[in-house]
Parts: sequence; C-alpha cells; structure tokens
Amino acid sequence: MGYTIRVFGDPVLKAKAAAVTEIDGKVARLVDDMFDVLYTSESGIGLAAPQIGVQKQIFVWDMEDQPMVVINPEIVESSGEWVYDEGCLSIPGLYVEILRPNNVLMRGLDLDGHTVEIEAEELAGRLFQHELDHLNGVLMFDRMTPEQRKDALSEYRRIVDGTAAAAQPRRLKLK
Ligand code: QAP
Ligand code: CO
Repeated sequence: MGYTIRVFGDPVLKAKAAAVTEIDGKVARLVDDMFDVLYTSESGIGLAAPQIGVQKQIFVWDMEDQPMVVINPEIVESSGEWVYDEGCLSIPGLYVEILRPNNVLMRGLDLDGHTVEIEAEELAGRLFQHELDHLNGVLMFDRMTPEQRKDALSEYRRIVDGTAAAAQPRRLKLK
C-alpha cells in the first residue's frame, strides 16, 4: 500500500491516465488499495486512480455500502442539466456549484473484463462525470465559469493557508 491522496497542485492530477490493457492480479490489488484509501478518507464516495498517483483508467465508488469499480470507462450518452455543489478529495474543503449534464450512460469494463453499461442520474451521474474527468486530467476548476474559478481558487488558497497555519506549532513569545 502506502498510497496517499494527491491534492491540487500535484502534476499527476493534470495528466491523462492510460487505458488498462490487461486486467490481472496487479489491477485487482490496485483496486483493493483504492478502496482502502477511499474508506480511510473522511467522507469520500469516489476515487480515481490518478488521485493516488497511478495513471490508469480506473475509478471506484461506494454510494450505498456497495463497492463498485469501472475500468477504461467512457460516457457514451449524456443529457439534461443539473447544478450540484461538487467536492473532491483532491481539493479538500472546497465545494462549488457546477453545472453538468444530469443523465449519463457510462460504458466500461468490470474486474472480470466484461463490458458493463450503467445508466445514472443526479448524484451517481455526477460522480461518473467527476471521476472520469480525473482520468483525463480534468479537475473541478476546469468545469467552472471563469468567474467561479477566480473565486474558488482564492477560497481554496485560504483553505490551504488555514490548514497549514493550524498544523504549524505556535511559537510563543515570552516577555
Ligand atoms: C466526487 O467526491 C463527487 O472536500 C467524489 O473535505 C463529486 O468523494 C461525487 C470529500 C460530486 C458526487 C458528486 C471532499 C471529502 C469527498 C472534501 C468525494 C472533503 C472530504 C469528495
Ligand atoms: Co475528485
């Protein structure tokens, strides 16, 4: 194991992940490790391999006590519109209302290498689009309007600075 969640600023989050060419024991172990990281996270419901530094087209999710995985996913149909206050384990503390299609049809492979198609809307539809973006090096910031991005970047800067300050031991000045 030894995987950690990569956060905004890490170049791996901007890179494109490679398609998985062989679903072997190594992939199965990676998926196990991804669930370990997901379940160890505070309240994560989805995690893409690049978020732990692995450039492979895999993401896992668990929305109702059901561990799910997809390999080499693509969204083959999408429709509608939905605004949702979106968050990301790689941008901790930031939530921004982002407009995306509401309904999606995702196609990919399961751990047996079988093609699966999953239709989703609302939260699950959002999760699929968000995680698939990670496989293309796309982050929430890239889905914001320029105005939203400006505000979100400065808000996130304040969150990061606040977190760093809190982690820093206070130096007391005596006399
Ligand atoms: C992606 O997001 C997603 O800021 C998964 O401090 C986004 O698991 C799915 C999280 C929108 C559906 C809708 C975020 C945890 C988790 C944080 C997550 C945080 C702690 C985000
Ligand atoms: Co994310």
